[in-house]
Amino acid sequence: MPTAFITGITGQDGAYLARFLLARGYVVHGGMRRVSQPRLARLERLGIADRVHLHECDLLDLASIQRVLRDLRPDELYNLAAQSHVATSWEVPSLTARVNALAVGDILETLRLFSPETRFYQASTSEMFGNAGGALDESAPLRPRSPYGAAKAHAHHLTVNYRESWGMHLSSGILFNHESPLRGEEFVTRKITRGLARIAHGAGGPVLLGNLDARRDWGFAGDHVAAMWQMLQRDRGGDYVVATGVATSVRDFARLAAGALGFTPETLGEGLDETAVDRKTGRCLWRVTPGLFRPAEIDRLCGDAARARRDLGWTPATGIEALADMMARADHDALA
Ligand code: NAP
Ligand code: G4F
Repeated sequence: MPTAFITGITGQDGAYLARFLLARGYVVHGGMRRVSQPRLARLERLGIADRVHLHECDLLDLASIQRVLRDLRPDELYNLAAQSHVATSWEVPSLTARVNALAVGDILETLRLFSPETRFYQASTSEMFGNAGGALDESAPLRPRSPYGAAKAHAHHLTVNYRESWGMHLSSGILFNHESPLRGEEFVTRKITRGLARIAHGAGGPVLLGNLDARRDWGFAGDHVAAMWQMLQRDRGGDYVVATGVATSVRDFARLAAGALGFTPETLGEGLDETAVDRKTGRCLWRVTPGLFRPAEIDRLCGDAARARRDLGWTPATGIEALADMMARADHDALA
């Protein structure tokens, strides 16, 4: 049976990828950093917590990376662990660089020395493109606009460099935003669906939001993890944009989620005074807060996944309406 090692297995993508690989007969191992309360909620929610093998592996600790990889020598390694919150990366730029960039060098060098046949996936991101605009493919220039994006660009270049230098099977998946009911609550989609579900249950005030005009190419995490695996089944590694090709504003995502819960949002005011009120009940659903704007914003991210379609046969199955509906209903049901 093939073996896979997933760093960041406790995260959103780690949980979906672990389920995907288990369904294909893999023995799945995962790395976890030590925390006072193990964060197994996502694996438990997918019913797979007792089917994966968990190892102590903190990306800030080279020895733990080396120990796990020398012992396991997995067929496939998916590096999903990261400080993944863009806004937080301005607060902890050094930590973000160490986990998202420098640790990737440690993993690649460990593989080169001790397990060069392992096929490797690096979780790269559309954040690396910055404000380029248009439909972005693998040839778009990297102009990151956050410490997070800069660190991920470093890791992406390292992955490409190790592939070209040493002929190893290394792939970089340039994934655009992908969401799910397992999404961290601090990301905007989940913040919206959770906040609106609370209002629908009669609890909680309006959702406080920053830039409502930002547009993102939001897909479903369950669709995107398939592309990670497909990259590692090719004869050689490569770089692939994974995206739906549809960009939606934060405001429109909030409207879709509100509609899924039976609200009819009406916009009042504009700019920093913008709020949305439910036409039927008059309840305030969301409002803008200046403190949630970022030091530098990416106005629009939209991907062109033609290469992934052509070479991997990957296409997303879930559109933005279905995604908003799935997340809003899941949060609503969880509070029932
Ligand atoms: P996530 O839910 O935030 O999960 C991040 C994972 O990394 C968690 O398991 C976390 O462990 C782990 N981690 C953080 N610091 C670590 C460290 N020092 N040592 C070991 N593990 C550590 O992120 P995600 O949404 O699943 O994203 C997966 C990857 O794809 C990330 O690299 C992210 O940057 C990248 N990405 C995500 C998207 C997206 O839209 N979701 C798009 C493009 C790229 P804890 O449970 O202990 O916190
Ligand atoms: O949900 P977000 O925090 O995601 P962001 O910054 O696009 O990053 C996510 O996607 C990247 C891929 O492009 C990943 F690499 C990264 O790891 C992460 O998964 O914010 C989305 C947009 C931004 O423009 C932000 O300014 O929503 C805007 N926004 C408006 N109000 C908000 C809020 N974002 C958050 N988190 N919270 C708000 O209240």
